[in-house]
Formats: sequence, structure tokens, C-alpha cells
Amino acid sequence: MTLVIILIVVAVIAAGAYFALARKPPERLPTAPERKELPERAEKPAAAPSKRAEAERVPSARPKPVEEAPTPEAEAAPTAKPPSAAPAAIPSAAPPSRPKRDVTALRKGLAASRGGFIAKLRALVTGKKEIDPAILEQMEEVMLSSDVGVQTTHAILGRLKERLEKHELGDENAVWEALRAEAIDILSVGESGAVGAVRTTSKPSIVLMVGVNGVGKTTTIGKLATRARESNKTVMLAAGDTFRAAAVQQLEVWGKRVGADVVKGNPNADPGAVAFEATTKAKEAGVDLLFVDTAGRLHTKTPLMDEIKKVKKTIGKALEGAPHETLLVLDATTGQNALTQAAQFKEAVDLTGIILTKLDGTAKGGIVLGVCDSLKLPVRYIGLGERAEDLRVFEPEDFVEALFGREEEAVAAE
Ligand SMILES: Nc1nc2c(ncn2[C@@H]2O[C@H](COP(=O)(O)OP(=O)(O)O)[C@@H](O)[C@H]2O)c(=O)[nH]1
Ligand SMILES: [Mg+2]
Repeated sequence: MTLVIILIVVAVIAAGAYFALARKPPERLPTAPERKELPERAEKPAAAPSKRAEAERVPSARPKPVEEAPTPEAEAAPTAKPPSAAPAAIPSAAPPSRPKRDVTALRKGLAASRGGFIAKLRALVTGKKEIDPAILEQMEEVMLSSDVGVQTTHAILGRLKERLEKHELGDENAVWEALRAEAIDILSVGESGAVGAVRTTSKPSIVLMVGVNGVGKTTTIGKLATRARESNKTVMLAAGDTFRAAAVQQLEVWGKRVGADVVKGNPNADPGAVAFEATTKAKEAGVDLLFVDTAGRLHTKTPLMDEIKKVKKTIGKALEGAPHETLLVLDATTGQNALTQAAQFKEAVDLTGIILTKLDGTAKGGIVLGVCDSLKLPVRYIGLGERAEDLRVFEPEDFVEALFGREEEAVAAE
């Protein structure tokens, strides 16, 4: 009898062990050290590749911020799949998990581009159950006609094509997310600390503004001075555009408005001398910021570039290490011309960033991508109108959200 009971118990245990072993072990996320071992592709979230993952996949010359915080997408558990897994068709129902950002004002300022360039791109993918590679050709047309630029358009579409061939972009949502990720990646150029607001780490901090006539240099100085005053910084302005009396007067109006001294020379004075005097005065007065305005005529002729170089050098003579910022102002409505100008200025002087004005006046906002990608310089501010409050610090993720974000998501986020 005891023997029979023992035999039954042994049989039950053996059967249990058999079923336990025969079952597939549950899938588990790899631990951190294991993850390193996995091929890169398995590490990438399927729906919205993070900037970091993208950048790792496509090694480019683009410098990455040193202390880059992981994006929420990167922090979310990656959909790690064994390499043999079937190609992932991304479910269209899955809403992208990104933090809600209040980009209402930005979205309004970018309304022209949202209704133009972005609406055209979206129309190409909307309602498509299957993404046909021919779509990429139509996207190319839209991007080229929206000032993204040839080189940048081909780089973006080349990467999308690669992912399409690997069946990573199963539906319209996946394509849209991939496009957003590409945009964020391109726009996030520059060392950390070189993005965002002007640096005020030195006292005084000297900001030299350069750019061709009419792009918005003087207006932008007025806007930046307003912002600085609002955060209790003391400001001085230098009227380096000595060719036009109107330019000096324009700066004086801003100076009065924000409560800043304006240093000016006689008509047609040497701009270098004005910049030197202003830098010396800014030092003596102990102001936080000095904005130096410059002339923007004759940009295609050597003399203007020589003059800008000279102004920059003179500022450095008056204060070692200055100017702390040399910002190039570009008018977004001038499209490819802006890129040509930028290349010339970049060659003449070391630029620390770009300010892109008049984005409110163009439906072709693709210029932002073209500028960042071809110049490898960060956009620091964007101008979305003529008022002081229409100048915004450029944040790539907010910008992409405002431009690419769906209206219904936008409404939900408000
Ligand atoms: N719509 C719009 N107009 C702007 C913007 N920034 C500057 N402007 C206008 O562009 C024109 C030229 O600006 P100005 O500062 O004189 O250019 P500068 O010659 O480079 O100094 C002015 O009428 C400004 O009001 C902007 O972001 N949006
Ligand atoms: Mg001016």
C-alpha cells in the first residue's frame, strides 16, 4: 500500500516537471548588461525611436549634447525582440507616449507652416493602410519645395527608406513618428549649453549680432534686451550699423523702451570703434549684457565680411574672450538664400548659433531643418512676429511637437 502511494506521488511529480520544462519560458526584458550584448536594432523602441537610439544607429558628424537626459521614450521599456522575430508592424492604435507639452503659443506662431508644409506631408501618409515606397518620392517633392534643402531631404528620406525596407514602418503613424524623430535629431545640434538662451556667464556678456540687411537683427536685439530686462539683467546696446541713421534711431527707440544705454558713433563712424567703445563702457558700467548691432549690406562682397571680422576682433581687444556669443540672424522667408548667407558668415566668423526670424510669415518651415543640418549650428531663438514677446527660445522637442503634433493630441494636451 505504502509503495503504491509512493509510486503515485513520484508519477505526479514527474508529470508536473515534464509540463513545466516543456512550456516556453516567459519572455523577459533583458537586464542592463545583457542589453549591451543585443544588436542595436533590438534596443530600439519600435514606434518612436528615441533621438539617442537614432543617433547611435546612424553615426553622423552631428555633435550630441554631452549631458543629454534620456527621453521618456528611451526610458520606457524597449520592445526588445529576438533577432529572429517577425518584422514588427507597428499597431496604429498605440498612442505615442510623450509628455504633454504646452506649445499652444508656438503652434499659433507656426500656423502657416502647419497649414502648408506639414499639412502636405501629412496628406501623403493619412489613411494609408500600407506604406508604399513611392510615398517617399512624393515626400521628397514636398520637402524640397518647403526649403528643407536637397542634402537634408535626402538624408532623412534615405533613413526612412532603410526602415521601410526592414518593415519597421508598417503604417501612417509609424512613418509620422519616424519623421518626428528625424526632425528632433537634426534640430538637436550643438554642445549642451549652446542651445537655448544667450549665455550670461561672464559679466559683461557681449553678444554680437550679424546678418544681412532686413533679416531682423535690430528688432531681435530689442526683443532680447526686453527678455533680459524682464529677468532683471542690466543691458547696454551698441549701434554698430553706422551706415544708416535710421538703424541707429531704431536701436535708440528700443533702448528707451527697455531702459538701456545706447552707445553710438558719428554718422559713418567706424563700426569697430563703436563696438570697442561700447565694450569698454559695458565693462566700466558693470552691465550684464551688451548687444552689438551691425550693418548687413553688401554681404556678397568681401568688405562686409572683413568688417564683421574686424568688429569681432576689436571687441576681443576691449575684453578678452569676448564676444561670448556671435549670433547669425536669418530670415526664414528667404528660403535657400538664407542658407547661402549662413555659409558665408560661418566661413568669415565663428558663430555660436542662429536666430531664425519671420517663421510666422512662411508656410515653408522646413528651412529650420535645412539650416541646422547643413550648418551644424544650433538654432537658439525663433521669431514668430514683430512684438517683443514673439521671440522664443528654440527647444527642438517643443518645436517638433508644435509643428508635427496632431491637432487632436494638441487639444487633449491643452
Ligand atoms: N513677421 C515678423 N517680422 C519680423 C520678425 N523679426 C523682425 N521682423 C521685421 O523685419 C523688419 C526688418 O527688421 P530689422 O530689425 O530692421 O532688420 P535688420 O536690418 O536686420 O536690423 C522689421 O519690419 C521687423 O519688424 C519676425 O520674427 N516676424
Ligand atoms: Mg538693423
